[in-house]
Amino acid sequence: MVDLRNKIKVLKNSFDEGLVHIKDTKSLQELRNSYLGRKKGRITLLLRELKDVTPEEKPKIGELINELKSYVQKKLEEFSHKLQEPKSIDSKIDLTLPGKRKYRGAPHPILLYKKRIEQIFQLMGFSIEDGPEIETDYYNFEALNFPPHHPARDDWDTLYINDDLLLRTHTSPVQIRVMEKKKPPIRMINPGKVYRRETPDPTHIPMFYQVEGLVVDLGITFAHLKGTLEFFLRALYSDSIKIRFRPSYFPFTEPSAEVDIGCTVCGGKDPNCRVCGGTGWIEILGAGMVDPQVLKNVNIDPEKYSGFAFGMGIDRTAMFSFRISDLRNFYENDLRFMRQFY
Ligand code: 2NL
Repeated sequence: MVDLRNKIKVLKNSFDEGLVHIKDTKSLQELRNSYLGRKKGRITLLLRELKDVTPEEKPKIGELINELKSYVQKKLEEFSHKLQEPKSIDSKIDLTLPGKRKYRGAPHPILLYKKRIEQIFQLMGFSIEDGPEIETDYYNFEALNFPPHHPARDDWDTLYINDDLLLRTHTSPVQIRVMEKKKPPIRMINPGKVYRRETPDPTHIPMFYQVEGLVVDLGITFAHLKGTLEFFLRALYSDSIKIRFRPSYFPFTEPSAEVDIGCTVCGGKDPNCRVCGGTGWIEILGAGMVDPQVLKNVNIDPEKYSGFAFGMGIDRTAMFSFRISDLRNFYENDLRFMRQFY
């Protein structure tokens, strides 16, 4: 019976050898037939030889053959699964495909716009200043000549932290702080975040960007204001842009003006234009000669010095420039939106 035990071993080895050569379902089926086939399968034939084994040996040899049979079935099953699985990663790499481009991030459009504004004023010798976003009532209102019951002080506009501290509603406090420290000549702009109690809609959000500018020196006149702002707007938009000054009012300037540019979208030709409302003009800046009282508040003699100041919303202006109809797009961080400006 040693002979039969030996046959079992030999059969197992040759089956293992056969497994190595399986490459498709056809070769797998052939291997299955040659071992488990009902008539000529090598294991089937082996089981037939069991009748010649002595009764004492029969159970043991039978067990060995059955073990081999289960082994063969298990292996064939495994290989059949393997053939159905997708091919391994290695064989799936297609070297002819273009590579995946890495997205490197991009500057935020508001930041991009702020930089452009800064560069234009730097050309004219302005410094760029910064200051706190949490301010006192004095720097945000009083020093700027706001009457005690001015509507901008109202709870509806200002986000108060306590009776005296608030989130600045404009960037003007920075100019007050600079004028307190530095004496004229002063030529500065101060871009930054400002806060108002607003319910978000397409043109209002509670946090937005402003840039203000200030020039204080001997003999500064409205002509300097006009020339500076015209240079700025032509540099920011185009040399051919239309510009107009309209009389206006601010508590901290006298006289005051509002500055409009000709509509960049319809050029004044569309009576239903969504950007200019059919007027042909877009309001872009507020400006004026610094009120003598404001200069007094920071110990600058208004008899000797004069100055002009201006302010504009960066988000608002960027909206016109990029022709965006909803301010909130700037703050939603939707990459499909952001990537357009890069
Ligand atoms: C606007 C108008 C303006 C100023 C801001 C200013 C600052 C000081 C003194 C005088 Cl310290 N004026 N700033 C002046 C006129 C207009 O802003 O529409 N801003 C968005």
